Amino acid sequence: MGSATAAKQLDAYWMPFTANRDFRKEPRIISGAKGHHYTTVDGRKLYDLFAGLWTTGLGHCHPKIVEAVQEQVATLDYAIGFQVSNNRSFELAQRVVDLAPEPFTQCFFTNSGSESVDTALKIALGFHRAKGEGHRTRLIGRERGYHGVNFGGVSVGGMVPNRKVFSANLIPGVDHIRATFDLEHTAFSRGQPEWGAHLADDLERLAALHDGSNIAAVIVEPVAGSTGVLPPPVGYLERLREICDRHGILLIFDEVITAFGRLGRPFAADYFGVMPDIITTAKGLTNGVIPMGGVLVQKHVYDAFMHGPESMIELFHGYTYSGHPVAAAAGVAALDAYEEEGTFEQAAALAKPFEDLLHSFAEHPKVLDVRNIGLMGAIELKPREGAPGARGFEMHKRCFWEEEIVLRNGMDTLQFSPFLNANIDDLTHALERIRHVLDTID
Ligand code: PXG
Ligand code: PLP
Repeated sequence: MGSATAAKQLDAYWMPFTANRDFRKEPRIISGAKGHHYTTVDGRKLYDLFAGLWTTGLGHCHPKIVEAVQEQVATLDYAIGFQVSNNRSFELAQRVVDLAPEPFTQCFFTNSGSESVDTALKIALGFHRAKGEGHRTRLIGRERGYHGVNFGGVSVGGMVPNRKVFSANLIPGVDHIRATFDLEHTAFSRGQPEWGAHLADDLERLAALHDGSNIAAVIVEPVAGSTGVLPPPVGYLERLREICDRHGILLIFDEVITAFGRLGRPFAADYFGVMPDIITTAKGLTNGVIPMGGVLVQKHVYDAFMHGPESMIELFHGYTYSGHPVAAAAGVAALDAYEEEGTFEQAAALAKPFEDLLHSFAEHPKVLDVRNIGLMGAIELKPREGAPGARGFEMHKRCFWEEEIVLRNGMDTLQFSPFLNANIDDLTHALERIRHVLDTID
């Protein structure tokens, strides 16, 4: 393929969260994957240090999931999901509920994390209305939170570039508590920082300002992921839970990244021992193989909707592809694999060696901070003078072209999402190569 033809063939695709023009100069295109590696269109083999996009903890093209999808697509490709459904969606919902902490009894299916978040916010509003508290309409998010890209999720989210263009169009009635991050107090913490539980009191402040009776829900990632891995301070989530209880506010954990083993337990709620009322998931639900998300609710949330005439729809919400049979089959196979292979236990055992590897960068002159919990990690680099993000992006590109590693950067923060079943020697080798690039980069 000549380069002019090649360039033309790239024109049509407007890529998500990508520097499109820069990309076309030096396209990084993957055409195959197996286990812990990608292959590129030009036949290079790359180690995947991000497990897809936090999605693919079991590794790529897992034979069990591949087989389940192939079989399902040839048996039932799609079935209407409103007022009629398919057998696989029920099977998966039961499996997810069985895996979830005990209070969670129902699962609503979506196609992504963004849709899970907007679904959860709507459920929270509908819940209060059903309970005769329709005045509870305020939603609380957190600065530096990421809750996907739909209007609800961006509104409760706290990522400035994602909000900037839509500033006047975000949904009304939203406030934010402060981020759980302050380099001065938290830098180089291993796991949960000791400092910062008091930041949860920001919710109490907002409850005092608006009167707690007007607040419907607060949504937080138990560990903020996209904004550079910010583990919650010791005692912080517990305190949020207490304040929610005091004011009748629903607590939503956005577990799109943390669910399905990222912290070595099925859910972050298990890991921290703090139970929200609603949990949003996606990514690891199908190991990233088919897009799918799920919103888990406690029984009291579901029950609140189950009133009125039985012939009436209780929640006017749903997607054409909610509970898609092929996605559901992928989900069942992924949950089987997690269980049969002891994947969450593998992840738990890898957490400490992974922590040690990352923190070996703590003394590096170009490093501002190292953060980790479970199998989530971040190395925050010092930005280049006058060019924030440039050093991180160049690290990403050099790793791709020179070191055969897919390394994700968010501005100058390098982000790590090892496979749940990663091999420590592979991780050690990859981090040695990253150190080499960091040593030699401007
Ligand atoms: N909530 C959380 C906590 C997420 O991490 C979403 C919602 C949205 O999910 P979808 O499936 O709609 O993308 C996410 C997604 C990164 C990165 O670099 C992370 C996500 C998306 C894009 C980049 O860490 N997480
Ligand atoms: N737009 C139109 C015109 C539609 O008919 C539908 C669904 O029927 C949607 C958007 C929503 O699509 P989905 O259910 O896949 O989210």
